[in-house]
Amino acid sequence: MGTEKNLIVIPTYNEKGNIKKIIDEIFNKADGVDILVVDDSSPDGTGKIVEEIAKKNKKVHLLNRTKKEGLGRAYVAGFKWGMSKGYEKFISMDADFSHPPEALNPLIALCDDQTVAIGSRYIRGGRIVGWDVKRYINSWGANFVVRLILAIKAKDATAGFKCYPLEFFKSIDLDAIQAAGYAFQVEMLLLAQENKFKLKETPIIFKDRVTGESKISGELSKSAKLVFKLFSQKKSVRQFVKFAIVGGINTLVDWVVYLPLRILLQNLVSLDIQLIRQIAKALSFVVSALSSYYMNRKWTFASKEKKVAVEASKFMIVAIVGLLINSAAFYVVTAYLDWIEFYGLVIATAVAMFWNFFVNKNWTFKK
Ligand SMILES: Nc1nc2c(ncn2[C@@H]2O[C@H](COP(=O)(O)OP(=O)(O)OP(=O)(O)O)[C@@H](O)[C@H]2O)c(=O)[nH]1
Ligand SMILES: [Mg+2]
Repeated sequence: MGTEKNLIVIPTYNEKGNIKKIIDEIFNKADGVDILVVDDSSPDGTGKIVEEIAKKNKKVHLLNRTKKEGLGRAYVAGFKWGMSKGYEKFISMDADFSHPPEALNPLIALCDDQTVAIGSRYIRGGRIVGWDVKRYINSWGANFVVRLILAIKAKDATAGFKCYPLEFFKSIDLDAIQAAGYAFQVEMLLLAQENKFKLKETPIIFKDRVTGESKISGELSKSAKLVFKLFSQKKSVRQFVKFAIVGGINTLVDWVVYLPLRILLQNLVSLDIQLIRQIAKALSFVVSALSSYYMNRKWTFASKEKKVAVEASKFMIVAIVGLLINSAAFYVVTAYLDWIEFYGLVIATAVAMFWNFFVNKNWTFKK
């Protein structure tokens, strides 16, 4: 059992110039905290320094790891250590003074059972000091892309200075975290959001490191790959891809049903050929929409709804409105914008598909 309820976890790799100072500053500025330094056997002896401090101060702990496995792995090890000691809130923090110790109290206060708190560079009152334009644009751009493609509802989605409640760690599997390195920060936020934890931000003034070396270069492409992997694993993205595949298959079904049906009708009834075509088209639409409903129910949305007739009717309504939207979009593109038919087809299909997907996801197949 620790002496306090809150544990600050600081991963270190070659931070001998910073570690003692940051520990002193934390105890000066923050209340009710213990510190765990997770050191990956830094060659510069950071671990030794912490060991000495820990001998004299019961609030300081060292978790020594034998090899450098990345920021994410270090945090997971630190958090698990803290869980086993009964801590209630866990703060992730860098050793290099980028994360201001004076922001610790507000950050911890913001964090509760249902909330992950973020020390944010990108909300009012927050900012970055000491970065050149290039680094700033890189970071801002990465943050923008991450927020866009993963739909993370925080202004600073790549922040490293955060406070997590124990409840969050209990609701996820820390060993299943995929990111070994810097993308860890993003993966944790995504998990928090997906597990219905609130994300709240408090502004920080982020300062560039003064002493020691940065380890981020070379990590960027690995992190970017992981962000795209997380994107492809998102439930709504997977559903959208399945929905599009079902749409493609049923466009074929529509064509395959239409022709024999038209020939059959031509032989059965003596009506105007255009009328017969329209009837055959309407029937083939119904067949392909029903087959589409069935595939989406079983595969895309794995629906367990008992009232199949109601669900199917909703799907048909959405499909018919989708058809109208398709025609309207085609009209706008070809007649109003005066673009070529091909663009009309592509845009109309895309618009209708988005409509169909979102309404079916949030209405027809809503649990
Ligand atoms: N244990 C451990 N700590 C690491 C590892 N990589 C980075 N760190 C620590 O994680 C924190 C953040 O790393 P930084 O190198 O400051 O990364 P950054 O903040 O993105 O970049 P700079 O501030 O420019 O250096 C620091 O305390 C590092 O010592 C690692 O592989 N293992
Ligand atoms: Mg740093």
